Amino acid sequence: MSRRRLIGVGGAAAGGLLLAGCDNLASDDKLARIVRSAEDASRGFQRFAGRDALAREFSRADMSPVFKVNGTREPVDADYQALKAGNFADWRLTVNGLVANPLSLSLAQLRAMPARTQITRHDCVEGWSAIGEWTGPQLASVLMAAGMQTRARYIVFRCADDYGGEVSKGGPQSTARYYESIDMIDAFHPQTILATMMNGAPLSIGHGAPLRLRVERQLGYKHAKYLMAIDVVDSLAGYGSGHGGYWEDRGYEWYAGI
Ligand SMILES: Nc1nc2c(c(=O)[nH]1)N[C@H]1C(S)=C(S)[C@@H](COP(=O)(O)O)O[C@H]1N2
Ligand SMILES: [Mo]
Repeated sequence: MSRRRLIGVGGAAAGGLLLAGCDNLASDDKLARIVRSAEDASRGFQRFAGRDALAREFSRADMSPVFKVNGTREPVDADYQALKAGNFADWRLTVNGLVANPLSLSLAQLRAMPARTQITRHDCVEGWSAIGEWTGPQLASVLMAAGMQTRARYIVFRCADDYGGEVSKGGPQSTARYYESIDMIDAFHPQTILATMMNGAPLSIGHGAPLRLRVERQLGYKHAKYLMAIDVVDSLAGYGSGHGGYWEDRGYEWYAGI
């Protein structure tokens, strides 16, 4: 059904594009073509699933003067600290798993891709909200460039921070790497972007530098910060305790739609 069609489109787009180390991902009409076909696939799929509604977008005047930093404020991990010291020039986003073309994207490459800017309200499960502006390429464009296999069902986001958790949040608080996952419908939603910028400036450390997910129809904990890797998978079993996210492994809902 629809997923097959969607992936068929992706395969065709990626097939026409031999990403030689992805050097020319950002260049010219090849990418424009991928983005267009991603948009077409996205529209059809969203509509079919009944989850095509956009999250409300706001104007600059609505933006919150203060946007809280929540969860990890800065990963302490030595690898992350080294990347930060080099201004993230050596950072790469890897895209692996059930893909035709595994990718390793630099921040410059991601910044050179066509970007979407959206002013949205972030809703944290802890009861606070804030309106901010986010800019970055649509996740769909990156997935189309990687070319997903038909078995693909979920996108897993692996982060740089080891989040011990807070006792106040209840549940087992083992030390564990933050991660998240979404299904293909959210992955191809037009407002699902990999944000390199917030409020017109490069993403700060607190808000997830160098790259974080924005998945606007979902609660705050789904918006993974400090992205290192994206895995295209058919099962969430191999990650954490298998519930699809750091907080999901501690009792939160996997589908946190708003
Ligand atoms: N890697 C990582 N991503 C994360 C978190 C985290 O601790 N680590 N916290 C989540 C939660 S609960 C929220 S509300 C938002 C907070 O994003 P902000 O710090 O930009 O406000 O990030 C989410 N993504
Ligand atoms: Mo949150």
